[in-house]
Amino acid sequence: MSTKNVTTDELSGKLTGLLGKEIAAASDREVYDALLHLSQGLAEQRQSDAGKKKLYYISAEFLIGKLLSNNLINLGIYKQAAELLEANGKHMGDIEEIENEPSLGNGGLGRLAACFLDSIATLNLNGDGVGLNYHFGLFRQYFEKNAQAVRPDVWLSDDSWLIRSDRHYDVTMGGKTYTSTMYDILVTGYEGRTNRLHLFDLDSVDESIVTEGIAFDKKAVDKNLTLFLYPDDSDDDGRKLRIYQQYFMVSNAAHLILDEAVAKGCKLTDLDEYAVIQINDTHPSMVIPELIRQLMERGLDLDTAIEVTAKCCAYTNHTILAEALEKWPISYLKEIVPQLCPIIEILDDRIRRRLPGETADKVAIIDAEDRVHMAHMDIHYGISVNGVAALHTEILKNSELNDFYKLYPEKFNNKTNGITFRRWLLSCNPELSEYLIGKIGDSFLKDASKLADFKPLLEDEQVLRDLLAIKQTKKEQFTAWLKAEQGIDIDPNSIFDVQSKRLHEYKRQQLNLLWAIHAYQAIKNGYRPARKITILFGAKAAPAYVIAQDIIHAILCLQEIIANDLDVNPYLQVVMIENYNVTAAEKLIPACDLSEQISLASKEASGTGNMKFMLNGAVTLGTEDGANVEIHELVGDENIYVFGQSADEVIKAYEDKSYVSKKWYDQNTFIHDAVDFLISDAMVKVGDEARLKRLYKELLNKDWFMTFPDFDSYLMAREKAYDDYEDRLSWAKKCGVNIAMAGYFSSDRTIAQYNEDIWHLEG
Ligand code: 26Q
Repeated sequence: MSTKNVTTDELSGKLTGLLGKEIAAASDREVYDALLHLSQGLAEQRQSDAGKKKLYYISAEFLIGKLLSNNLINLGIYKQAAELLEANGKHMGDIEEIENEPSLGNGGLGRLAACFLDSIATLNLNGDGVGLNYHFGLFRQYFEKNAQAVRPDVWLSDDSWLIRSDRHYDVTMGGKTYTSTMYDILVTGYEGRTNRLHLFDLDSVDESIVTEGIAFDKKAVDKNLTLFLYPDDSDDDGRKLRIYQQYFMVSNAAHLILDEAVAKGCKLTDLDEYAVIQINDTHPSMVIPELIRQLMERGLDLDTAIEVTAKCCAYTNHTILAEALEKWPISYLKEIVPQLCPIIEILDDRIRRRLPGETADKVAIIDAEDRVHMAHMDIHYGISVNGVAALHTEILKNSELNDFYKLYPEKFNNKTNGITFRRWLLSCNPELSEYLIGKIGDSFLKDASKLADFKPLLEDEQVLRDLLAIKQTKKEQFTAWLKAEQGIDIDPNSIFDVQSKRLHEYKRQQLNLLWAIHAYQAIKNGYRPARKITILFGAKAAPAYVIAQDIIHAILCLQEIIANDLDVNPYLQVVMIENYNVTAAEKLIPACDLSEQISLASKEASGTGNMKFMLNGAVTLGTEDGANVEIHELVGDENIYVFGQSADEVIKAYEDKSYVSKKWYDQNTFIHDAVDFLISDAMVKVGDEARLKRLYKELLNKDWFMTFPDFDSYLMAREKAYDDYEDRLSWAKKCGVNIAMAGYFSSDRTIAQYNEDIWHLEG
């Protein structure tokens, strides 16, 4: 069955065949299973051998989200399937509920990898993902006593999208040899080819060793290796387990790459004509010494193996936070992967010999404390280094990686992130998608820059009214979803002000929290906003990240205080959404009015949530950071609210060590009052005094991410946004401009650029 113009009848025949009964007589789970198998069958037909050269996108995270709807869309049968179900008394929404979300990632970097796989297949490029098959996804978050609690996220089930392959490799680590199994998830592009996400696993992994919460025996590698993404690394065993995971991932990847290339007739010295490896942040960096090792095992001499490897590897940097740049003690590597150590030492030695002593020390792979700098290895022994937004790449070139930029200016390039419009528009916002298609045709689905055709239509008042109506529908749908999921009532006629992303101090949820406290205090003092404001947070905090937990705690306390305060709750509500994940994002983002992107300038490499909100007609309130800068350039001053210090000012303040938070606290009564509120009787009554005090002290004495200097300008920008919101038509125009200008942020554009500049795959 070709999926082009498939009729509902054909689909019906196929589904009934798979079910062995009428659709109406089947359970939702049976229908889900049948649709899954139908999709897999159709996807298989789109596999292709085209393309001599192949991309291997290696990543510790692939935050793919639920797959059913997305696959049906990309196969071109979503509509027919949904109609067919309706005709048989079933609903696609209910069927979607059956699927567990595979949360095989943390946040931005993992979701980016998933968007990229979609775009690679859509552009008909020969490229597969390689990662690990975590048995538990990112922990599930729930709230108890106004604090985050976690439990394991069980996502594997008999009806998952994983296909067990018969590929196995032997991987030796810590003196033992483990045999891997490769699983595949088929990735079909929008009207495009089918590629694969390869996830490696060990058959001996045992979920039953997870006992309390998410605790387990960190030493039993045969049982724990692929249980969790980023196991807690607060102790030695946890850190070593990460090395086991990373090596297992890259050793399997290197075997696969070489086997596939050789099967196509590749001479090992020509590997770069058959394979290009994109290293997604430093978690897969050991692929460099491992590929060298395997090439030598297959007969190349050391020099040639190094030369060949260095022509195949490219590195993407996703962060400039020093603590996230991986440095592994060589003693760990000697214990777990001794076979790599002589190679890493040679790679380091060559750099040191080539460069004068002072430079060599700064860019060496092994530092004076015998730690291996993963990013340094990637930069020296790769063809490309890229940042993920224009500002981020400039900061890499001019400060963070300046010593490397001076050595290899030609390797540095920018690839501003993108998002797949299939998931983040078509699937999550069918109302807006259909409206846009009705107005400007569907060519923007293949060429996102065509979305700009929508801009001139914003002169028509009816279009503006339609946009407002769609937003209202999405807000009502979200309101119903939140009620069903969490039992919380919100008002769909209020303004939805949303900050949803991982919790991190640099992302500054605490600044939004201080604003919320300030608003609460102002309302208590008689101020009346023109319209109720609903502040929605969605954020998981790493379980070992204490201050992040404290911020969640404070938000939840404030949520309770306001909910119970009759003076305030007609005007203000704070809601922390439980277990924010891809599924929740798909409901929340289309409902958002104001998108909070308030990281401290210079700290957020790009952000991709900012793009999703924009595409769905939210207006950004943000700092000049990451891709916000590019959003600003695209939409113009009228259609974004920008505030805060610039990246240059921030970098300088850190250099000078000139920032003293206490001074700001002493001089600004708004800041003073909001910060004091954290340890007020009202908060302590509903919260944990020790936690609240810790956060209070952290802000007062440190405020490392400089919320206070940005507070006043944040206040002004936010007030201006709320004022402007009341002129509904002019606000709708801002939403429309954001939608129309979002085409640049399609991951299809990003992938086309990766291919043009780095990968050079045949399209
Ligand atoms: C590092 C050392 C030890 C353990 C873990 C890590 C670690 C784990 C995850 C370091 C970084 C990450 C994830 C980073 C990440 O998600 N970065 C985000 O990437 C997005 C896609 O490029 C950007 O849009 C975001 O700005 C960036 O924060």
